[in-house]
Order: sequence, then C-alpha cells, then structure tokens
Amino acid sequence: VPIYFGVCCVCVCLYPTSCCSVAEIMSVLYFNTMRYRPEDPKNISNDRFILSKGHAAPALYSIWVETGFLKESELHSLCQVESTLEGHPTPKQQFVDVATGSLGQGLGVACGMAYTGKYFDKSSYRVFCLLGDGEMSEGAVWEAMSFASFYQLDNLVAIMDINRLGQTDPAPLQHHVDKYQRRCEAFGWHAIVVDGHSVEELCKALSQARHQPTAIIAKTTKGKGIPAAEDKLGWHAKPLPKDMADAVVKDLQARITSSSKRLYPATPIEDTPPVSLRNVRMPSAPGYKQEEKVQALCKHTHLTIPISVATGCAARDRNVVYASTLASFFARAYDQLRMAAVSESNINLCGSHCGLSIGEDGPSLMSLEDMAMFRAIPTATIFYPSDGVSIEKAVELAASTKGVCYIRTSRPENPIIYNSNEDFHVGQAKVVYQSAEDKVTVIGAGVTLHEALAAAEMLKKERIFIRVIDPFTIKPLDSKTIIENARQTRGRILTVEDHYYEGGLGEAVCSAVVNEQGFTLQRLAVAHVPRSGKPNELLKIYGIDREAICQSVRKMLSGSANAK
Ligand SMILES: Cc1ncc(C[n+]2csc(CCOP(=O)(O)OP(=O)(O)O)c2C)c(N)n1
Ligand SMILES: *[C@@H]1O[C@H](CO)[C@@H](O)[C@H](O)[C@H]1NC(C)=O
Repeated sequence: VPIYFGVCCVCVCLYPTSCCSVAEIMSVLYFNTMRYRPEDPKNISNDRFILSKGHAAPALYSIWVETGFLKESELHSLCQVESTLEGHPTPKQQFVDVATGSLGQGLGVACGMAYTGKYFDKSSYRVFCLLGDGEMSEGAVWEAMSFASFYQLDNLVAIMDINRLGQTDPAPLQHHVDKYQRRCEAFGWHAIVVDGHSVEELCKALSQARHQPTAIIAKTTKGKGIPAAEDKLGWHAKPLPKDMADAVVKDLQARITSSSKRLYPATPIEDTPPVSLRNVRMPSAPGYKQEEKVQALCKHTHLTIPISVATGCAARDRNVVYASTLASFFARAYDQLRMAAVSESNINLCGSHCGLSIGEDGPSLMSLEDMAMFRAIPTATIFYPSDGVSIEKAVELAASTKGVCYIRTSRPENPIIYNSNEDFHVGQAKVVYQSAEDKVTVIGAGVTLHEALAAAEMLKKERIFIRVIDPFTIKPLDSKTIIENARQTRGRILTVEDHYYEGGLGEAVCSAVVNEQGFTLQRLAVAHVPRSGKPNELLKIYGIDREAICQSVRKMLSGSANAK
C-alpha cells in the first residue's frame, strides 16, 4: 500500500476510519486495474472512477499524490478555504467528474458514464465505482443496479466496501457478504466476494473477464490499521487524536519494505472519438402554421432516465443530454438535481404536464412546485415556453446553455403564437400584446399566457387595454423588458401562473422590481392543493383563468384615482 496514502489519510482526515477500509482497494484500482494517464486525469480515453462514498475523499486525494498529479503538501490544506481539495469530491479537482457526498448517487452516475462508453462512445474505457455498505441502504443504489444489468453494462464495476459499520450503527447486513452476493446476482450482476485487504485477491477479482456488470464485494475492516478503532462503533467521522495518529503513522512507515520501486498505471487504449458540443442546432426550423394547435410536449427529447444517469452521460462533455418526465416527478430527484449543480453539470431536463391544467389526473400528478425548486438551484436556467415554436427554441438553446436547464411544458393544446423564424434568447422576454393606451402589464406563461391574451381581447371590449408579456425564461428573468413596459402602464403589474404562490413567476417578478420605485404588483397563482376536473374548470376555480385576470385588472384600475 503506497506510503502517502496511509500517512495522509490518518494525519489530515475527517473520516480516517472510512478511508482505512479502502486503502488496498484504491491502491489496486489505481496501480493495477485502471488504465489512465495520471498527468492528464480528464483524458477522454481514461478509465473513470467515482468515489460514491464521497466522505472518503482524503483516500482519493492521497492516491492522486501517489500518481504524482497532486503534491503531498497540498494535502495539508484539505478543506481549507483556499484549497481545491474540498471535504467531499467536487469537479474543482481535475480528477473528479461529478460531485459525491450525498450518499447513494454515485452508482447512477457511473451507469450514465458506462452507458455512454458502451453505446455512444463505443470505447474501451471502463467505469469503476466505490460504495459504502451503509450507503447501500439507499434505494437509488438498487435502481442503478437494475439499470446496469438491463443495459448490460459489462464495462461497469462496483466495488462494495463491506466494512460492517455505518455512521452510528452497523449496516443492516453487517458482514454477511453471502447475502450481498445473492442480492447482486438477483439484480443480474456478476458478484465476486473478496477479502478487501488482500491485494492479491483484489487484483485477481478485478482482472476477471466480464459479460455483465461486476460487483466486487470486499469484506473489510473499518478503521483497519488503527488498533483502537478497528471494527468499532463510535469512530465514524472522528479525526484521530495527535498521539494516536503519530503512533499509526510510525507503524505504517515501519511496514514499508520497498519504496524504491515506483508503480505506474497502464496507459489507456485510445479509441474514444473526440466530440464537439458546440453549435448544436435543430436539424430544421419549427414547422408549425400560425394558430395551429400543438400539444406541448418536447418532441425532440427521448431519454427518460434518472437524473444521476443523465449527469453521468453529460460528464466530460461527451453528450448533450436531455431527460424528460412529468414535471412533478423531478421533485423526488431534488437531491440529484442539487448534486448536478455541485457537479457543474450541463444536463437539460424537460418537465411536461406542469400545473393544475393537466386536469383529470388530479393533484397527485400536478407539478405546482417545480419553478420554486429550479429557481433555488444556482446554476439553473428555467425555460417556460408557451407554444410549439418557443418549445423547440428552448430545446435548442438549452443545448448550448451551461448549467442545469429546465424546460417547463404544459399539457393543453394551445395555438402557435410565434413565427418559425422568431429569434429567442435566454433572458429575453417577448411583448405579445400591446397598445399605446395600456393600463396594466400582465405577465403569464404557458396556459396563463394564453389566458392573458384572451383576457386582453375581453377587456378591449370594455376599452381597457393591457400589455401582455411572455417572459420565456423565468430564470434569468428579463427584468429590463418587464420594468420598461410596466413603467408605461404606471407601474401596474399583474402576474398569473399555473404554480403555487411560493417561489414561482410572481415571486420572480417581485424580486425583479424590489429595488424600483412606483410599482404595484398583484399576483394570481394556485393557493391550495387542487382537485381533479376539466382544465378550464380548474383554471377558473383556482383563479388563474381569463375571467380572474379581467377581474384583477379592473380592481387594480378602480383602486387608483387616475386609472383611465
Ligand atoms: C444521503 C446521505 N445521508 C447521510 C449522510 C451522512 N453520512 C456520511 S458518512 C455516513 C455513513 C456511511 O456509511 P458507509 O456507507 O458504510 O461508509 P463507511 O464510512 O462506513 O465506509 C453517513 C450516514 C450522507 N452523507 N448522505
Ligand atoms: C489524451 O491523451 C493522448 C495521449 O497523450 C493525447 O494525444 C490526446 O490529445 C489526449 N486527449 C485529450 C482529449 O486530451
């Protein structure tokens, strides 16, 4: 076991016992099994490694000292504010593709990378993922196990560090490696049990031929090499007291017999094709006629896969990735979404069937929180297109927009608003209805934009004129267009959205004008958990339809002396 590895894990580590159980595993992976260029950790032909039990980050950093990529001295700044060596792995380090630390997500990401390697890149590189046994209580691990066997990811290896202990309690299966083996086999994996501290056994198991995804079930001892802590509860996440650390380091150094022989990893097979993700365009312009009714689904997205898999597919810029599902179901993947942001991922997500306008399916499937969710993600862009043309533009723009992109689409058929050659930009709103006599600026998106346009026609008959704005992106929001137009309507703004009040369009507009003088803002949104019904009935009951807009506009004007 390489020297820095042991010494550094013990000296500077927040999780020494979690690192000690994987010392031999990491050493064998990095100096016997994996093929990569240590001087070029991001090389596209390298084998990939994901430390799913991210709290063992010091083990990963130590191994990169062994490879020569990091300097030993850098380890001593671990977790300090100026250091790139953070408490858990993040892409600030070149040898990390995706952030880990929120347990249970690494194998899903590894699946995305292995899928990409096998089916898109068609390359020799393999993907290795190291998991903890406590971590394996997370259901997402088993979703990934199913995914890997379903897609026959024979280029994927999961190494399970069965050290018996979790954080405060033993892991449920303790040291019953036979049970792990049967579970893995039941999930369609080739499962090999090894002594995780035997370099020979690990080398042998990791070099076996494979026709399925492979699980290396490594029976280990948590805290191995720290006599007082070996296999004992109560030592998780405890840095060693100095005298104990000194004694352990002394013992390790005494055990090093030959340090003159340097180990080098095998070089990768260079069969990974270069790809360029720049200037990704739709093959053709949107082909809709004006006023044509289009059911607003993302017709160009075809992958419906877990977020972690998407993040894996997007890693190392191998693919432009779209994942789509009903908007409501992104809520269950919120942890994966926030980790995608930490991972600096460029995944694109399409959430269809947003809001109560899905109608009959009822509140179980109504996504009324998704804008709040995505607005809170720092790297996110939120597209909220309102017709077939703007949806296609959003899909196209998302391809070249950095960070997590979210496209919110609606179920009802709605007429086409824009010409196929209309130019769209991130952060650029469209004024879709206006006159010189406008009194209120109404902002809606998706179904509520169409309601606002209908309300404009109705109010016109009463000689009340409103301006209607389609924000197109909710984040970033085009504050400039909103403020300029609202000034022309004496600062009166009405927002209307198919979303709960909290965190949606209305609050985004509030934030945009919060430092401006002379604005009056009214908001229409969904205030309660809705019920089943016809979309139009629900829009009416929950007060976000054309009639509700007309009423609010009249009220805003009657409240002010110089309304007309
Ligand atoms: C989703 C999630 N829940 C809880 C934690 C807090 N946590 C950090 S390490 C740990 C114990 C993990 O046990 P195991 O996977 O067996 O790893 P070990 O340290 O024993 O190798 C926990 C619960 C976390 N990081 N992520
Ligand atoms: C990967 O490494 C090879 C060999 O050093 C080099 O020729 C190639 O340019 C590298 N590829 C990338 C994408 O960095």
